[in-house]
Amino acid sequence: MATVEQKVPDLGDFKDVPIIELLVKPGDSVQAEQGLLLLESEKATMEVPASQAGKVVELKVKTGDKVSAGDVIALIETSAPPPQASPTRGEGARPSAPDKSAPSPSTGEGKDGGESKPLTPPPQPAPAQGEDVTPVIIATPGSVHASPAVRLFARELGVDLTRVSGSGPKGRILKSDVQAHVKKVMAGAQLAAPGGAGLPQMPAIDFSKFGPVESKPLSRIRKLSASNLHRSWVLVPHVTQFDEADITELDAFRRESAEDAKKKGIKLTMLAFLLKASAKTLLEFPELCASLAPDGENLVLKKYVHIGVAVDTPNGLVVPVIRDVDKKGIFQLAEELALVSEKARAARLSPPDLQGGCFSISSLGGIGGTKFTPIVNAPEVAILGVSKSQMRPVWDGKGFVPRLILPLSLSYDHRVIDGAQAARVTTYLAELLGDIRRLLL
Ligand code: CAO
Repeated sequence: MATVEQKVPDLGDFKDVPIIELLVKPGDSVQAEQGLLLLESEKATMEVPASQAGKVVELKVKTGDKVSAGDVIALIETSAPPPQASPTRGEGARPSAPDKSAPSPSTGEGKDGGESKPLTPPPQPAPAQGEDVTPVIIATPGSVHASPAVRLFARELGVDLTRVSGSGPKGRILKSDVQAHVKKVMAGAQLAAPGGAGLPQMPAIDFSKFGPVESKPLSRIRKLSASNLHRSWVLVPHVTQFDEADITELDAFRRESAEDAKKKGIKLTMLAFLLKASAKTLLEFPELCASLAPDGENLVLKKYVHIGVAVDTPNGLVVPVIRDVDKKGIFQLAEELALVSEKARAARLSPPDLQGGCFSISSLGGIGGTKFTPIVNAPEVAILGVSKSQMRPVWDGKGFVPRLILPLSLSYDHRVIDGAQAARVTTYLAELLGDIRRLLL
């Protein structure tokens, strides 16, 4: 046992440097290199480490005292034998490198691989009292202010200290600040999961408490489309514009043509006409055939007219894309439509079949319903929903006449399309569908 004086090491040009914090108290056990106190000069905050391990017997200073090199700051009781001699700085003050001929600590075996011997570390010269340590600079003006121990703690947790606010003297970051920061981040992450929009999580409910249940795994397609739909729903400010088209003449024409189509093995539904009319609408309103650039600075106008069609399959919703719709005839579109929907239902679509769309159509007309609000297939900026057409009495100025009315729902990204423009779009589309001759103009 020996009691050594721990002195303030060489501080360079500094004298009378204030102590801003004591990091230990009498009775504390300290390791060699463990910080004892913090000094703050005009240029840096420095930590004075213990020169050797031991127990703090007495502190000779208090916070606010001013110290210079050589001042005694603490008495430390060590178990090491007292130093034989005071080596001079740079000439053995630090522990020397182990003797390479000594037994290897990793194996415990002698050089000759013979009998294993108990390991004892090679003897190390004891350092000079209070002079072998170097102050550790832990902060300079404008930098993060934290002790090495707190830095190590933060590193272990992956915490970026520049994001932590310090509650210690002069804004120094304490261990408790790092802990509070981690708690805050974790609480935020939980709130934001899983969508990242700060939405509260759906509580997990055990439905079997209320009656029998069965768990059915979701198909890959359903999981993929769920994530795409959720992203669009959360990121795109949606508005849906409703309208109606009088398709009495168009449907009569379709029925007439359906016979010819059938001879060619083609099923002619309203959807082929809707594709053609939508393509003409996209050419008339180019901002509908566009995507917002990721930087939000530009609108990317597409000079091609590829339209996706939502297809209901046993595995979930898919949206194959029909290319160059503006350049194709009605029969060709009907044929391609039948082909892609068959491919979709047989799960034979490949990634290119699903890419490159400018606009989408979702038709529930073959099923039923009066109106619905489709979700924009982002990064597209609009989608047309089509519901079941119905014969309705319409006032023609003299009396009610039966007309076939097709409900339309145009959902759009309000960042790109204004309400007035959306109303112009559906009016234009309804006029095209109301008078098929316009499609030729
Ligand atoms: N009004 C009235 N009848 C309509 C109609 C409409 N708007 N649209 C189609 N029909 C009729 C068709 O003429 C056909 O009649 P017949 O059987 O007498 O010939 C019948 O409904 C079935 O049509 P269809 O569905 O086979 O063909 P389609 O070209 O209209 O649609 C397809 C093809 C692939 C789009 C469709 O089958 C489909 O999958 N629709 C669902 C899309 C979907 O799920 N959208 C929701 C997405 S958001 O969740």
